[in-house]
Amino acid sequence: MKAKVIKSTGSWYVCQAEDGSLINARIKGKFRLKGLKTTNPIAVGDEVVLDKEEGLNTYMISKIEERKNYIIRRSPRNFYKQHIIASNLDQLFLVITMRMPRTSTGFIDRMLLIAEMHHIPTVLIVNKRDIYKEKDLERFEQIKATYNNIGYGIRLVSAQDKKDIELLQNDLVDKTTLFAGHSGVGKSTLINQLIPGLDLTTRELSTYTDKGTHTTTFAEMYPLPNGGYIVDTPGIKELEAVHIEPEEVSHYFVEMQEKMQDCKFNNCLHRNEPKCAILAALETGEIALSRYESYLKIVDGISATDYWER
Ligand SMILES: Nc1nc2c(ncn2[C@@H]2O[C@H](COP(=O)(O)OP(=O)(O)OP(=O)(O)O)[C@@H](O)[C@H]2O)c(=O)[nH]1
Ligand SMILES: [Mg+2]
Ligand SMILES: [Zn+2]
Repeated sequence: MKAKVIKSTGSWYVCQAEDGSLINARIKGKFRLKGLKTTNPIAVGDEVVLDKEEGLNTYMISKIEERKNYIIRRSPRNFYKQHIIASNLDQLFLVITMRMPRTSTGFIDRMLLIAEMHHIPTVLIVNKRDIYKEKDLERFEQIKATYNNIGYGIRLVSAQDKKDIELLQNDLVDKTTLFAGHSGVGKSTLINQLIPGLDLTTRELSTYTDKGTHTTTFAEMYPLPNGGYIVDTPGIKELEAVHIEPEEVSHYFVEMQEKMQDCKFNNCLHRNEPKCAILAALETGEIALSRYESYLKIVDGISATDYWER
């Protein structure tokens, strides 16, 4: 029987069968996935095949279908291992706020880089519209121009506004959407509005006091009333990309991808190299300064520290 893993507790997996029913299943023996050093063999979002255990009322996961994509972070327990947060995602809703808390463009750009690395289309959801003052709205307009310009959708919403929620609901139908963003931006509040009756805990104390090293990384998927799923995970705010070299970073900055073909040196890092097409585009304003600053920070971060696994 085919099913989709929607919750993992470590040893048991809650799977949703094609008819919508929920089934608890375990893993048969040890799953070894080619080339992946992960702490969890099966992740939320996986399409699996379930076999009934002989003579028992329980099910075993006997096969995982190939993942369309997946998003990983470094394991909180083992520095050298990776933890799959979720798989088979259709889109990322990156929830950000202009205030309470203020999301920086540096954070946005790091998350976009990660989404691009995993081939996940991203929409920026700017939440808490109801509390914005003129200054916040001005900053929103700037951010909107920057990201629209390079092809990302951006929406200004309030979790308290019915109309905003209805519009978001339309964008979620039949898709698997990962919600990510800083603690406190309103991810759980939005999800509670989007899925009536869900009642996720909002503003969990632990997420404010804990620096993230021990946050639960078990993600959970919530079926949407009109089809599709939402994945909410507190752990994702500490996302770390893996396996990226300084030369690769510009490949994942969408506005740089094409332009960098014109750089004189094909290993150009776009810092101070002569005849750099990126620096030229920065001069003309074709590339936004904030994006370029994020780019530099990421490249320098890879060189300067061991933060990014190499
Ligand atoms: N004014 C206003 N407050 C909001 C809105 N959305 C969420 N909040 C409040 O912001 C606070 C944080 O919301 P949460 O939904 O817990 O935030 P979260 O992103 O899930 O945070 P973590 O689970 O820690 O990652 C709560 O007090 C919410 O009531 C909004 O649109 N407007
Ligand atoms: Mg939350
Ligand atoms: Zn260059």
